[in-house]
Amino acid sequence: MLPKRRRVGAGSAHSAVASSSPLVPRFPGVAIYLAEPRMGRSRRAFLTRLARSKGFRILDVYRSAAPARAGQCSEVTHVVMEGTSAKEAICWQKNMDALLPGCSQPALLDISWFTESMAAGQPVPEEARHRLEVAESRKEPPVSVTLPAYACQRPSPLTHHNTFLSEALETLAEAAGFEGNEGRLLSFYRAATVLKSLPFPVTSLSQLHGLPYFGEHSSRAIQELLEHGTCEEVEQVRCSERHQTMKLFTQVFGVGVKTANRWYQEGLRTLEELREQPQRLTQQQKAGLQYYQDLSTPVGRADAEALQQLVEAAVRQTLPGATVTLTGGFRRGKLQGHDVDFLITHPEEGREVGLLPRVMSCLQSQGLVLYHQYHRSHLDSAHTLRPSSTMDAFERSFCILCLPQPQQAALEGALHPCPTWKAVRVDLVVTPNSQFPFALLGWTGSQFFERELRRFSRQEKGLWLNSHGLFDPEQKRVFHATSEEDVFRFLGLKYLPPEQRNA
Ligand code: DCP
Ligand code: MG
Repeated sequence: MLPKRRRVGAGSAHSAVASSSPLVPRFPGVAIYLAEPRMGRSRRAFLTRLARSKGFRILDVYRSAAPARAGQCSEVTHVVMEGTSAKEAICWQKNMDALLPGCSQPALLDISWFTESMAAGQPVPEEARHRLEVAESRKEPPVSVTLPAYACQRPSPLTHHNTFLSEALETLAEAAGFEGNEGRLLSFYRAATVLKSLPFPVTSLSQLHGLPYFGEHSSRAIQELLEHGTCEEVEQVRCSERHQTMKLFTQVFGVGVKTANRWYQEGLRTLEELREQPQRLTQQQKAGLQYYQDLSTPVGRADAEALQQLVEAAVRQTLPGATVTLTGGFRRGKLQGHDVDFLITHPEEGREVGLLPRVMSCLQSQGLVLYHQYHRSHLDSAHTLRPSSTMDAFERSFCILCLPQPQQAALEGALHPCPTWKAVRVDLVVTPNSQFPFALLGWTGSQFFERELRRFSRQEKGLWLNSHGLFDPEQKRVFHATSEEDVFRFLGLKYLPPEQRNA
């Protein structure tokens, strides 16, 4: 039986499309002044219109033209400059503030803060790289750098210098994927991942010369983003009914691009319309729709850790000595994810066989399983080491678990009681101990990093890699690894820790 559930009323998840009211500032406490020295008048006017249309407050003057009185400080909270060195910026600020002693000074920021905020539709946190602070600290970015072609050959940190550019290219990649255009998807995605590895923020297209994967289309989009802070094609894609509907449908558990496209072609547009046709839905999709609101809300790290404890307790009870490892995005350091991925093994090879159904029964007996779909293992080396086989040969369970929620708000007499539980997507995978390093590497991701790792193995080394092992098809030999480091070494790659695999 399910635990009782109380919910704060909320609109349907897909109806929440942000609307921008042009002239009403949406961010109290943020008043931006675009300083002109290097920006130019027309560019400044363009950026002002853009920001105002997104609800930002832009001040035309740094301080009132009226004679400065004691205590009359500038309202500006953020001064944004373009193409200006920190030294020049500080000098400018000193002149401007000469008549305002004792006033707190606004943040002096580079245009990258502004353009990232425009792309995010809200002010992004000010990071050191945005600040025009100390002349020496703002090194001119290199004119160009070289990077190896495969994402598995270079670090891809979680946060990087070119988020607003990479996100724009990822939108184009996603749109290409929705149209079934795999080649275009990969082109945009590869260019996006190169941007993630760059050790500096791109401010000019010339810095990308010599880097792999920047074709004409990606370059054009980046040029527009650098010049205007936005790219028309990307904005059109993001606003289009097609893109929004495809995103909505593919976010439902159990719905892939093909199904979403079929529904779209048939004229379906909303989750309500899907719910009206239950006969067309698989059990998995029905569960996906039933728990849509929770499943479309990102899972936080605290929830992932709470789930780990529940799963660990069930695994311990079922098979003492078995271990549970958090994989996927959380192992790469992400603070949020769309699901929680666990890898289960036992140090004694063979003891893990048949473990998963017993773990699921244990979780079920506690009322924690809202939905689950069990895949039986069909391990044999011929199957598991075929180059085309990916991760389908493990004993695994795609489930929706019920995670009890802490209840402190209820004690404080909150108007709306907190929900007592929430639905979370969880993947449980069981691996024999000998395959553990390969499974850990394969399930840690990112998905694109894995794809690149397999491509590198095949194309550069003639080896077949998947989550079960590494195979040399010529010598008909499998590699034995005891750690992820071993696998990197067999492939002749420098080891990258999980937090550098966020390609
Ligand atoms: N994976 C893969 N190929 C796939 C699906 C998954 O290589 N087609 C691997 C890499 C993923 C990992 O499995 O990182 C877990 O899959 P998720 O879809 O859960 O991906 P993440 O955990 O990285 O993302 P999120 O944080 O959104 O859950
Ligand atoms: Mg995940």
